[in-house]
Amino acid sequence: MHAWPASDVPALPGKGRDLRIHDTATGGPVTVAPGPVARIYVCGITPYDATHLGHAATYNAFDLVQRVWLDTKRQIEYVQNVTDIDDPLLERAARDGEDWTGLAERETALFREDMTALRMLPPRHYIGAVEAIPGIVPLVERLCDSGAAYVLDGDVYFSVEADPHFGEVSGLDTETMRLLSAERGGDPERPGKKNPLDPMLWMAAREGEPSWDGGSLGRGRPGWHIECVAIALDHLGMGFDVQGGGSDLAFPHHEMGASHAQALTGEYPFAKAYVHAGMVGLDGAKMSKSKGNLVFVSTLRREGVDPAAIRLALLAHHYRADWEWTDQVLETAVARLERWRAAVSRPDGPSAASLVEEVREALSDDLDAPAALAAVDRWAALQEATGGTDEGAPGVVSRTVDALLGVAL
Ligand code: 5CA
Ligand code: ZN
Repeated sequence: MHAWPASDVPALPGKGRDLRIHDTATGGPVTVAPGPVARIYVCGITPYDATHLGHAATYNAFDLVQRVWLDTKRQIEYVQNVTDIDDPLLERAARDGEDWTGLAERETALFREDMTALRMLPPRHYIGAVEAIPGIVPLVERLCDSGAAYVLDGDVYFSVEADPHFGEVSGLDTETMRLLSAERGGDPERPGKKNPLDPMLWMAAREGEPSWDGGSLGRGRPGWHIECVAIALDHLGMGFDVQGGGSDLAFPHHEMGASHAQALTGEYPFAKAYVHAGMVGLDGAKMSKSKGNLVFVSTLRREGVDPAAIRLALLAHHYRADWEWTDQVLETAVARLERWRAAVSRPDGPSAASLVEEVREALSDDLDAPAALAAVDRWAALQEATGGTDEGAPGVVSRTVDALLGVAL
């Protein structure tokens, strides 16, 4: 699958700081990507509806990760998937009397447009679940051969007991795992499973549903977690730096993915850090396609909202916080964008030498974007109040904001 075009990232003077980021598995900050190449996998969309601000906030967090790494002159291997076959996609297509492939293609195209407008850096490898199937099948076959998987009425399940590290990503107790599994695509109540938490690796073909050749597994389609594992192992291998997604992916998705990969390879860990963004809500509930309480990026764009203002609205919240989208959030961002644009459009201004370092320091410390915005706010306020004589300053500010925050002034 093709991704979307990259916006330019201006080089800044000096060199950025190494990223310290909160890892869900250890519950503390870790310094990631010690080497010259940083490897990151970010879970992509299930394309049955348009990109909402919750998605955008999560992708914004992982875009910042990359901007910090680029500033430290690292190369980045960035992989993202598209879950272009899964139950919710088929359900939505059936509801609307639409072909599921058409729905997936249309929504993926809209996602690309939204990501481009928001200046999110594209993945180097953008891979759909369907195109990954030939790589998924042999992995499931290997898990069956080694006894880490078993067949139940034609469906293949992963045995969570096959990984001694199972449970370490999310750190949840069994009861909570069971509840979340039922909520998030699992089937803990299905009789005959070895462990109620065992997730499906391969679903045998169902009447009226699309299916693919599964070799010795028979016709069917892949489970959700093995999709991301196959794509990550193919393009990044074990022990990559960051596995990213929203906090609703910590369990079961990232927990199961880690266990699949660890059981497959006998190596540990799957990812060195599991990084999760908070949930964006609307009207008191998590924004979600299934609930329908959504604000779409594309709707705001159509209404004439500057994508740079949308991006500033996201950046005003720490990525780990849960927060609510309101009209006020957007109004504040629009006003900030205007202030910043006015401040950098003057021929000179107060020195911006310390600003680059302040923004670097804020972002390298667990992506503290609100602190980075505050630093730019202070420079803009000084520009407004007293001005300055540094002719290079407005340019430095706008390059810093562009390179590190992805906002074009
Ligand atoms: N295709 C899978 C991942 S392999 C999936 O979860 N797709 S998704 O379309 O449901 O979500 C895409 C990303 O947006 C995930 O990282 C998810 O955690 C995140 N996300 C979904 N809803 C919200 C929300 N309300 N706030 C923040 N992030 C969200
Ligand atoms: Zn995923």
